[in-house]
Amino acid sequence: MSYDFLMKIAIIGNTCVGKSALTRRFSDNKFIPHFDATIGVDFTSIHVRVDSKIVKLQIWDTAGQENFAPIIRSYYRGVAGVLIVFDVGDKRTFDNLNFWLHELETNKDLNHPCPVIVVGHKIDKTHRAVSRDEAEEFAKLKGVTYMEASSKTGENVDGIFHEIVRKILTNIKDGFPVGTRLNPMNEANKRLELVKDVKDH
Ligand SMILES: Nc1nc2c(ncn2[C@@H]2O[C@H](COP(=O)(O)OP(=O)(O)OP(=O)(O)O)[C@@H](O)[C@H]2O)c(=O)[nH]1
Ligand SMILES: [Mg+2]
Repeated sequence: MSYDFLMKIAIIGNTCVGKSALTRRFSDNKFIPHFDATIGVDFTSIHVRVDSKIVKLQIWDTAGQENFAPIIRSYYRGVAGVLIVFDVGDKRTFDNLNFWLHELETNKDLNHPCPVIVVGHKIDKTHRAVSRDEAEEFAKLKGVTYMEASSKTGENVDGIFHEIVRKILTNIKDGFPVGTRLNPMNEANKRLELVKDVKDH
């Protein structure tokens, strides 16, 4: 399938917060209640249309178990955007967001503007341990975006992926940032045309 841009994004966060469920809901619109823990990194590729652009999104769904953290570090390089996920019903996963932000900051490409969305996940749960206000305040303090979703019900899952793509498209206005590429099948002069198009949007 043809596309205008290719973008690599990574999904990080503690084990069991639902990173694989989020990826699966977005790619296949399915929810599987019992997922195996991810070993290392799983890779999914999906085409999305955002603001009239067709984007080939490469999603790196990483393992949240602590012993995988050193392996995951090598994947931060070359990503165009990152989703950091926590479970709104599990305070420890929220408290660990600082760890994940630090992992990203110290391992991504230097001076690379990398949009981050913190995702409050599993909002279908009846008991919440972290309120929306608390999470929004944290995100504001860290200069990142906060959004919520549930892979179980599907609520706002597309919205999150579309928003990260939108943020990366905004970055493309200023040149081609790390982790993005034009479709190599497009002729070279298409590049200018596309950038202009994104700028005008
Ligand atoms: N209630 C609820 N449960 C969810 C949701 N998404 C995932 N889960 C459950 O959370 C558990 C963990 O989901 P995974 O997607 O495997 O979690 P993960 O973050 O990929 O875990 P690792 O691969 O170990 O890092 C599963 O048993 C899911 O059923 C959700 O939106 N709501
Ligand atoms: Mg997983």
